Amino acid sequence: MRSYLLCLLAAVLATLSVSTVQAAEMNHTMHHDMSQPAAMQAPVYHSQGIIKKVTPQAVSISHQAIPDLNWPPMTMQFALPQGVDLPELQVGQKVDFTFSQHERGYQIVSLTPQH
Ligand SMILES: [Cu+2]
Repeated sequence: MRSYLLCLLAAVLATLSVSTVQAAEMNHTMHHDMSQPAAMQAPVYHSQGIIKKVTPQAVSISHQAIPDLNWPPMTMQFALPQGVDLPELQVGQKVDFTFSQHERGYQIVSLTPQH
């Protein structure tokens, strides 16, 4: 009878220590998530293309294939980040650019004119 109780106690202690480890790991993960803004976790893709249209909010680019996204070459619109200084954009300009997925479509991260 006594050994049965000891056994039970050991099992309870083992369960307790496992859940303590899990809690510690969870805190560790949360700490990592909080130290990094969500925007920085979105993958950034790189491509090159030719500017087809420019508005204050967006730019249309006829871009090359993007293997990372399984995209063929196409012309599409990218949102321009607000409050970020980008070089003056002109239709017909060749650009090297990076972008990431945003709440509503894709947004330019950086854009460099090519010569
Ligand atoms: Cu595209």
